[in-house]
Order: sequence, then C-alpha cells, then structure tokens
Amino acid sequence: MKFSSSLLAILLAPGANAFAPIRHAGVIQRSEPATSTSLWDTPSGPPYSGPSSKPILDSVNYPHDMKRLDMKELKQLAHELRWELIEAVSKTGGHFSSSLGVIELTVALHYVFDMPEDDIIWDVAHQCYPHKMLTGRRHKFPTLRQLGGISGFCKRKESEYDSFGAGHSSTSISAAQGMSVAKSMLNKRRNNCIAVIGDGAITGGMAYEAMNNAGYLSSRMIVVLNDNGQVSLPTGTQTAGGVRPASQLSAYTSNLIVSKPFQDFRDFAKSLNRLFPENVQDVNKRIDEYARGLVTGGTIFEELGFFYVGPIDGHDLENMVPILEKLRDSDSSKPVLLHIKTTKGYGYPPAMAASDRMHGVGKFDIATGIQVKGKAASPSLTSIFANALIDAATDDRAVVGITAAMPGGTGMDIFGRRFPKRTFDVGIAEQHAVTFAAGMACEGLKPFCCIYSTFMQRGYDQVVHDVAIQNLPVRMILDRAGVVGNDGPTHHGCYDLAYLGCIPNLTIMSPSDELELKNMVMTCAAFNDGPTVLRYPRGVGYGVEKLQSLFGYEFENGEIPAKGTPIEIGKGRIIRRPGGVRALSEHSPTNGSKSSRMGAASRGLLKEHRVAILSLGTRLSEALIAADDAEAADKDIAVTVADARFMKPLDEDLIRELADENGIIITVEEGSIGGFGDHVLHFLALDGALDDGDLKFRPMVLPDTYFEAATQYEQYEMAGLNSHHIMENILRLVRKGVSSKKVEVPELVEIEQ
Ligand SMILES: Cc1ncc(C[n+]2csc(CCOP(=O)(O)OP(=O)(O)O)c2C)c(N)n1
Repeated sequence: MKFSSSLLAILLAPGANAFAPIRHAGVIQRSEPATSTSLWDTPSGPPYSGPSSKPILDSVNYPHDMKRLDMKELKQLAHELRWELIEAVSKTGGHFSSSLGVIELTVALHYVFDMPEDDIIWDVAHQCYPHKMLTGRRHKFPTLRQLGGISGFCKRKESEYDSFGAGHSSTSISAAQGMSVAKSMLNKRRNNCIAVIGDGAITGGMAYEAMNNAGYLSSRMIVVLNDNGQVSLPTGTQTAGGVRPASQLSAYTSNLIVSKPFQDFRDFAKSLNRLFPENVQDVNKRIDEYARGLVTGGTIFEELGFFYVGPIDGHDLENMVPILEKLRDSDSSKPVLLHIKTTKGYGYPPAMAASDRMHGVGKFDIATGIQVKGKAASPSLTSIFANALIDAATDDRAVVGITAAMPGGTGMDIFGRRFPKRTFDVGIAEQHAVTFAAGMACEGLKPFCCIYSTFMQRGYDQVVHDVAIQNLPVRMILDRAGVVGNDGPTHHGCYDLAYLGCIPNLTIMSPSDELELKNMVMTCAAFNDGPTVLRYPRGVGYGVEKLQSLFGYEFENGEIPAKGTPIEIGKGRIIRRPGGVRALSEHSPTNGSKSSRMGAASRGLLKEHRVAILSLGTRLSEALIAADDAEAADKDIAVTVADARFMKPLDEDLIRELADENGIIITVEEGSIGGFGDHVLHFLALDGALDDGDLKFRPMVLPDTYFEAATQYEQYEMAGLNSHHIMENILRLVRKGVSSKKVEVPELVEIEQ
C-alpha cells in the first residue's frame, strides 16, 4: 500500500489543495464555460481568431516534452493546442467538436501518464486529434483523412501512441481491462490503463459488460467518463422519448452534476480513502477528521465496484492534473471511474452554438465558423429514404422508425419531425435496436430498424437469433452500405451482403437509383411475411436527366414519381440491351424479368462476344456507361445490362436466361467477397450452367483488403469498380485490347459521422 495513513492525513490537511476553488457543477453553462483557461481562450464574438504564435506547442513534439511545464504553461499549451486544432480542421474537415471538448483532458493525461508505456484508449477515437498532435503527428494534419494521410481515428499501425484502434464505440473499457490484466500477469513495471469514454459511447452494451467484469475482477484501470450531454448525432431529435439525450444514464450523471459541487482536489483527497481495503479505511477514518462523514458508495458506478471520482470540471487543468497524479500513484487495484463534465466544442463559440456542436465538418471559415459548402447536389439517398418512409408511415400507422444514436445519418431526424411518437432512438445500442424491433414486430408493428451497414455488424446475432429464426418482419435499413470515403476501414459498409446473405428467411434488396429506393421502401412496408434488408450506399440521387438519359426511364411530366410503388419480391430487370437499347419502358414496377425480353441479345454475334453485366445496387450506372463504352470500342461486342434488385431471393429465371444468351457474365456490386457474385455463381454451378465450359464468369467486388481513408471516388478507383474497370474487364474477357481512360479525382468536401 503506497499511501500510509500519515500521508493521507497530509493530503487531507487544510490548505493541502493549492488549486482551484470549489464551484458548483450545476452552475457551469455550456455556453459560458467558467474555467480558469476559459478567460483567455474563448473569444467573445466573431471574427474568431487564434494566437499568432504557439511557442509552447512548438516545443512539444512528444509527451515527454511536456513534463517540464508548470501549470501556467500547461494552460497555455491547451490554449495553443485548441487553436492548432481549429486551424487544422478548418482546412481539411473532420471530426471537430469532440476533440475541442477534450483538449484539457488530453493535456492532463499526457502530462501525468507516460505513454507509450501507459495506455490511453480513446473510445470511438473521433476525439483523438489533440492526442495525435501531442504524439508526433502535428505536422501531418494537412493530410488528415486523405489518401496516404493520417487517420481520423486511433490506429495501432500509425503510432505506438495509439494503444487501441477504434471507430466503433463502446470498446475502450474492455480493451483497457484486457491490457491491465495482461500487464499484471506479465509483471510489467507499470500498469496504467486509461479508457476515455463519452456519455454517448457508454450507452453501448459492451461498456456495461466491461464495467461489470472489471468490478468483479477488480481490474486496475481508470475509466474517464467524458460527460458532455451529447449522446446521439445530433442530440435533440424529436423522438418518442422527447428531445433529451437518449440515455437514462446520461440523465443520471447529469443529476450527479447538478446535485453536487464539482469535486476539487481536496474533496477528492478525502475520498481517496475509499480506494483502500476496509481495514485500512478504518484506521484512516480514526486519524483523519476529514474522512469522517464522507458519503461513500451510492453511485451506480460504485455499486458496480468502481471507485467513483467526480464530477470534475473537465476543462480545469488545475484540478485534473493532481487528481490524475494521485490515481496514477495509488497502487490500489480497484477500477476507478473519473467522471468529468465537458462541453463539446469548448472554446470555439460557433461549435458550442451549433445544434450538432459541429460534430463532423467540412472545411470552414475560422472567423465565422461557416462551412464551405460543396456543389449543390441532388438530395442524398438518406433523405430520399426518410421521405419515402414518411410516405409509407402516412399510409400505414403500424410503420415506426428506429435509430441507434444516428438520427442525422439515417434520416430518422427527418422522420422524427413528422412522426415523433413513432421515432425511437435507443442510444448506441445496435443489438438492442434489432431485438427491440423484433419485439415490436411480434405485436404487429412494422419496424424499420435504420442502422449503418458497418454498425449492424454489432447486431449480428440478434438478426439471426431474434429476427430471422423467428421469421419476424423487421425491416433492416442499411445506409452507408459500401465504401464511405474519409472515415476509412472501420466505417466501410462492405460486409453486409456476405454476413447477411447466408441467413435463411432474409429478403435482401438493393436499389440502383433513387426511384428504386422509394419503390423498395414501399416493398419493405408491404412485405410482412418475414424480415427484409434494404441496403444502399452513401450517395445522392442521380436526378431526372440522368435517370432518363442513362437508365432510360420515361417519366410522365418529366418528373421522378413522388411516391414509390412496391416491386415484386425476387424479380430483377433488364436495363439495357445490346446496341444501347434501353429496356425499362417494357417494365411495370411490379413486373420483373421475362424471357421474352431477352431474344435480341445476340445480334448474330458469337456467344463468346456476348456479355451480360448483372449489377446489384448503384454501380448499375457505371455498368451502363461501361456497356456503351465497350460497344463503342468494338462493334463485335454486345452487352446486356441487368439490375438484379434482389440478392435474396435471386431472380433465377433472369440469371438462367442471361447464362443461355451470353458467353460472359460479369456481376458488379459494392460489397466484399462472399456477397452477391458468390450467390450468383453458386446458383449457376448448381444449375449446371458452368458444366459445358462455354460460360465465363467474373465477379467484380470490393477487393479483400481494408481501404484506408480517401475520397469515396478514390476508393472506387482502388477497388476497380468504376465504369472503365468494367469496360476493361469486358474487353479483356473477349480477348481484345484494353484502353484506359484518364481518371478525374474530385476533391473532398464532406465528412461522415
Ligand atoms: C457502434 C457505433 N455506433 C454508432 C457510432 C456513431 N457515432 C460516432 S460518435 C457517436 C456519438 C458518441 O458520443 P460520445 O461518446 O458521447 O462522444 P462525443 O461525440 O459526445 O464527444 C456516435 C453515435 C459509432 N461510432 N459506433
């Protein structure tokens, strides 16, 4: 035991705390930060600007450079770091306000602990920019989230200071506990593992599993709960639970904050006693009057076996530093929960004032906080989905929408404005979202469970066990299905076709354009005989002109139908025939493939020169361009393009007919190996279409690798899923020369959540 009773007595002696006065936690307003640093780092109004030089930050390349700084210099460092961050992100875009909120915490942690020997694990890691700046990567910020640049999240292979990779939430406590147990078993000299987790991330079930286990095993670690009142993105969406943060724990910790003064070092020192075994606590209590009368126990964290410290003002370095030092120097093995209150966007008024706190931003003007807007584009697929769901919900009172803390990203904020009582935000709890939807479906509601493809990975067993085995009509809406651009590998939605395709009972569909998206929303609403999956990528609609010229739609009044129409389950459609003929006019929305549509494919050409592209999803437009280009490049090539629409059930008639008519089938999808192409190939093999050796098959999928941050376009280039890649494939397969087109790479303008 490191703290003797006498040391404790010294710690608790009047005047032992040379630092900040006690302030009441509830007094701290989000818009009026009241810490000592705030006096000089919060500009009063626009135009906003930072310091002209950053001498202290310039002297700190790595955390060891900070160790010589005194408190005044540490505060100056925080000030300079904040402005360095503002300036850097204004030029590249990125996650912004979460980093602003943890500037002081980052400075304090790196000052007190010794990375990389000590481990700091940032949950989600969207708040890691200041950490990166203090650990040798400040000069790399011009490359943030760009091809070949530094990641916007922590990444073990990027730096030895990134203890654990992240991007998805709620993992930090488990990882810290694992590290702590390992350090202890391997007798490592130091055992300091710190998990920094937000009040949003702590809503994820994994965090509770980890706390439960850490308390039970009594694992030495510090969990810093960064409580900023922001749980969902954005917080404040109208839902059945109102507009408050979607978390009862958040309400609970807010109560802790308003009902107690902020704890300062002196209060903390009194309660340090509770870190000790009970017999020592007794001795300490007897010798120290300050220890008597202390309220011990009571918080939910204490009931879980943690030593709770807080709430602490997370922008107050004077208090945080000595508290962290004491926690570092204690050799108690009890896990600690340090509850800090911060303001998301702290120190930059435009961020503090914005409804989303400027969570994720494009480039912006520092003086005003106004973001540089990209070119006016068509509506996003997300908003088209949300409006289609409003149409479905207007027709059918049973339709409800669910989001797991992503109302903005999934369009549930739009739906919530129209149907607040039918909108459910469950917090960052994808597993719960899926089973919650299953329960609703049992009772006859029609739940649309709207989760990014990448985050649905969290709910996998729930999809199998709670939804599919019971054949419950839960509609799983997977936005961002495909490559997502600058967020990189943790956020790509590449795997859903593979991980869902193997589950019996699922109907899986993917629209090729915005009208199909509307139609499929209506299809999901109408289909009540089992679970459905609707997956679509990050992107925007094509707009009328392109839908007409490229796809061959013929719209009445020249407008895209305002409302979708259900389509026939498991039926694809031919879009293009050889010679560039657009075939859509032959279809009604509910009428899928028919053999009578196929005949003209041959144009008298050899079968080995007849190519069918069978696409699932929005790469269809690239397939159509490729078909036109391939035929233009060689008159002896005939290309048919079909839109599969469904991966499950497959349109077997359509595939069989394409195989009969053509010598080459190319499947195209924005998904990993194991998805649509594999299902088609499997069918062809079992159907005997490959037995005669006169059918070549090429699946075009995302390569079996992780795509680092880049623009979405660059990722399609790297993946080989743009039109020229498809055309090259066609030419190669008919053994003709390959021509390459120059590729224009558009500039990055926006970021994801
Ligand atoms: C499993 C998972 N679901 C959803 C998200 C999307 N997401 C990123 S940050 C965030 C909010 C996190 O809130 P909090 O932890 O409090 O950090 P803050 O943004 O407030 O700093 C969400 C929902 C995610 N990263 N991981």
